[in-house]
Amino acid sequence: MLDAFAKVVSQADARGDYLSASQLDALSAMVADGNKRMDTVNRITSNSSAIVANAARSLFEEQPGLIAPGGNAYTNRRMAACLRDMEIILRYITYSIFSGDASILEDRCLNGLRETYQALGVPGGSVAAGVHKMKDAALAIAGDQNGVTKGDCSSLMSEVSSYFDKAAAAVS
Ligand code: PEB
Repeated sequence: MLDAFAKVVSQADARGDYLSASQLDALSAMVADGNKRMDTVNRITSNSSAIVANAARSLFEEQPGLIAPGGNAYTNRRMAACLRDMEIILRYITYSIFSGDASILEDRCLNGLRETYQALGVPGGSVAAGVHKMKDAALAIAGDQNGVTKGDCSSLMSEVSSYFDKAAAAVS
């Protein structure tokens, strides 16, 4: 598990070299924009239940077979497992946003997840659709500039997007 700082240190060490100017510049920009990052994590975290519940509701509306008898979210046990999975994925995405690096998400959540779903007979494409819905909600919440100092959050928002995309791609 790496964060943005440990990542460049390990890259520099692999070259046997000092940190490069471009690495220092990138980290310096990340630190300068640190409050945006923390606010993003805070907003997604404090709205996590709504993000998960709304995404699940909308997924089941679009794919009613999932909650019909025989569906993968039919019975409370499977429904609970499904909501829990979405919550786990969102939680690891917030860790990645916080650390500025995808490795925690990749190593601890996505590694082997596709195979797990295949073995369980859970449709990965449906999980991916749910992740995309969480992404839309998270971006709307994190990118809302009402009531905060307005600034350019585009690169942070595209980083946030990339973690959701990575999670969706890992299971579909
Ligand atoms: C991954 N999910 C399930 C299981 C595991 C995971 C390991 C099997 C064990 C169990 O049931 O608890 N666990 C989960 C995860 C991590 C982890 C992400 C990462 C660290 O440790 N059903 C649907 C939807 C989808 C869904 C498409 C979006 O219809 C999910 C939610 N996951 C789902 C379901 C089960 C499951 C298990 C229904 C139960 C399957 C079953 O027992 O039949």
